[in-house]
Amino acid sequence: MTDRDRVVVAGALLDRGRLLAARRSAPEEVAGRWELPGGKVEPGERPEDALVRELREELGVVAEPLARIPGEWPLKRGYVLRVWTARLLSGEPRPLEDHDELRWLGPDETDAVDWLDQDRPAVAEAARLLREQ
Ligand code: 9L3
Ligand code: MG
Repeated sequence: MTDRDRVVVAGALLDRGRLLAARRSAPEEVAGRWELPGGKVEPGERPEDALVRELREELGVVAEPLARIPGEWPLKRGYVLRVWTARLLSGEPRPLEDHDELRWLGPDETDAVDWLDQDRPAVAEAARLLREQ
């Protein structure tokens, strides 16, 4: 990552042995593809705080970041993706913003949706963690 890169944070939300996948409804170039929910870190915001905020805004839940999944993945226009595992503290996820469908995937179902390419390495690691649990 260079100084000019901005960070997009995403959560591998784990609950009862499953991983949450969210289908994007916008923008057009990624609509229909599945992602780990999250979004851009605001200037001066801690990445973990940004993740908590994004999961509240997008899903209506309170979540707790657990651990960073090692690695970072380039996105368009100088953004990089960083991913944390997270657990649900309260609420049931609903697609409030930017998503039109949510799915909880068990350890053998994580390949069942068409993930955004940039999310695939972190999803593979989250699937490995699920199988270990
Ligand atoms: N993005 C990729 N994978 C993800 C997330 C949360 C975001 N898991 C990409 C899609 C958008 C950009 O990052 O082009 C900014 O994300 P958002 O603020 O639109 O969620
Ligand atoms: Mg988002």
